[in-house]
Amino acid sequence: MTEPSFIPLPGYREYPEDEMKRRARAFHEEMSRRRTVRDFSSRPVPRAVIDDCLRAAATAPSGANLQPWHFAVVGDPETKRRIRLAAEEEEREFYRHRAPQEWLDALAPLGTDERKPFLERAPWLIAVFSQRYGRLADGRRVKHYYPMESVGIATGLLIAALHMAGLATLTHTPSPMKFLNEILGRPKAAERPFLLLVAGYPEDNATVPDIGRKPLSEVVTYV
Ligand code: IYR
Repeated sequence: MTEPSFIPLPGYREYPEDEMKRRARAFHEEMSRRRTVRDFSSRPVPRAVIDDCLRAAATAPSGANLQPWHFAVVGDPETKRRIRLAAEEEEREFYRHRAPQEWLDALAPLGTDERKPFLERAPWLIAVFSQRYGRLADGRRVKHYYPMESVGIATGLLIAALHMAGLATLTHTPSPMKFLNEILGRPKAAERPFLLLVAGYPEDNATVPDIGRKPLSEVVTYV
């Protein structure tokens, strides 16, 4: 067992109350402009930006700080094409046979279907994997705790970071997505694909569904 070791809290900043209010409001204002986009431009985005956004994602809290995530980043056109073809095959089955009517009804306002051209067009695909266990240097397994919750938080930070950098994202979940382990060479037993994040500039004439968010009163209670 490792003894705990403590250091003084590094980097914390407190703000005067009015500045705190301003910052909270400004962050909400920023985030409320984030929309999930499906019309991506093929304009390139520097890899350095993606790296910094991934650094931000990897600051997420995680179960026992075991950081149970892996981000497989794809910019190569051939790999993007393979992912598109595999995803569209699964999605065709989903839309034609697998999805119950209730699910299709819920998706109707989004106007989605089995065609996923953005998987080839957008400059970057980030496949987020959740690790059930990690490996020590000597190959022994280390069990991870709350991997789904941890990876969900990291993915939220990644989406926020990409948005703050001025990029659009799409959280894409072809189902099932085991083909991502195959194509991206990730271990099948240890890692589960969590989602495929598409990132890039929106197309000039990009449109989004005319849908809104629930008001605070519907999603919050102060008990
Ligand atoms: N994976 C399919 C279907 C889909 C499911 C949900 I839940 C969405 O919010 C959006 C789409 C697709 O990507 O089209």
